[in-house]
Amino acid sequence: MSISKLNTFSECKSVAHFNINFIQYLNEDGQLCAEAPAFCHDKILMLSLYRAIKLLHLFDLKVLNLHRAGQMGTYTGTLGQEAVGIGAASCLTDNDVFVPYYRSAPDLYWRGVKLHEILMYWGGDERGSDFADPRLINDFPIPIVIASQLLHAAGVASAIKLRQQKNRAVLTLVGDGGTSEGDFYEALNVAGAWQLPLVIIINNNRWALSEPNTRQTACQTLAQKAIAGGIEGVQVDGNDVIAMRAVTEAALAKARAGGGATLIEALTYRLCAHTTIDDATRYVASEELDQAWQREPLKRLKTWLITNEMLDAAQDANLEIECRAEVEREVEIFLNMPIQAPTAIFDFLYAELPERLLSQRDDVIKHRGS
Ligand SMILES: Cc1ncc(C[n+]2csc(CCOP(=O)(O)OP(=O)(O)O)c2C)c(N)n1
Repeated sequence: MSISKLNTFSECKSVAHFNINFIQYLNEDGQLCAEAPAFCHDKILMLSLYRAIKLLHLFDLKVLNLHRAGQMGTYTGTLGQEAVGIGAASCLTDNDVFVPYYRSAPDLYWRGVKLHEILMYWGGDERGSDFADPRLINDFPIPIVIASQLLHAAGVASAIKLRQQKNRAVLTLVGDGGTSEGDFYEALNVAGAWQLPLVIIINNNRWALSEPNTRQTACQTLAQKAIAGGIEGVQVDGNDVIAMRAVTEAALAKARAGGGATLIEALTYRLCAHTTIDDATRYVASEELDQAWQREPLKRLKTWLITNEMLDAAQDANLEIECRAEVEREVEIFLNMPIQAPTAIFDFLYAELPERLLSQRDDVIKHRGS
């Protein structure tokens, strides 16, 4: 018997009704299914979004080869998910703060982080977390703990609010599995209770390592988790860079204007393994993967650009050569980077090392040299 039937004496209160909007502009065939937002007329912008998606796509394939050749450690690929990060990060201003998660290479790249810095981070080099671009002084390094970044982002957003800084917001991302963590709900709660200038994007690539969405949650959508925090939640086609940009732009504008936080669920699909050391063929059905390839973001944007005469086949081929060259250049920088001192691991975490770690650092010097 259901609980509602037990409480025959109680009054039934109607507290919340909700619909979850799903936003898409560009369908799988690269055709518009809604009136294009104004920024779509900006050819330079649209081509730079396309270039970045293509570059990250090529980068992903390259890093897998580096890993297989023993030249690279673990890497969390973004194949098929590039439009989530590129679309979202393209809405940030220098005044905003970006708090990445470990699958944020596209966003970081758009923001100004160099590919070789991303490789350094995953190659275990502490300097990969020390972004060279001076504009990124306020952005956060890549975390490895699931969902911890949401609390960091909520913390920064509350500092912005307390300091009454105008026109400033925080953008962060989390995986679908990350929305099952306590940190996620805590961040959501303060985002709503304190009306924070915060935008949280869920990169719903359908897999938390080998766990599919269906085993992670009983919710029909992840966007509806926003209701519990008292903030707006929306679902977006994460393979449609136009929708990603339009929705993130609106959410950031709202946050900067004091309108509070938004939770955006970006529906995409992980076309790579969870990391370069994982064998996804053991749990992803090949038919599902084949279908997901039909919906990936690069192909549909290319179709739209060609239809709108912003790109032709020759320009596309040139762009690809240019992107491959950039990837190769960046890989060379990474491979030729002088190895950092073995003590580096101690030197990036604390302003002043605690006693306990000081002695460990001394041990490293004794055994490995400075
Ligand atoms: C707190 C915590 N628990 C477990 C792990 C190990 N782990 C790393 S990634 C991952 C799956 C995460 O999936 P999801 O949040 O959907 O993000 P995705 O990797 O798919 O982008 C797990 C369990 C971790 N890094 N941090």
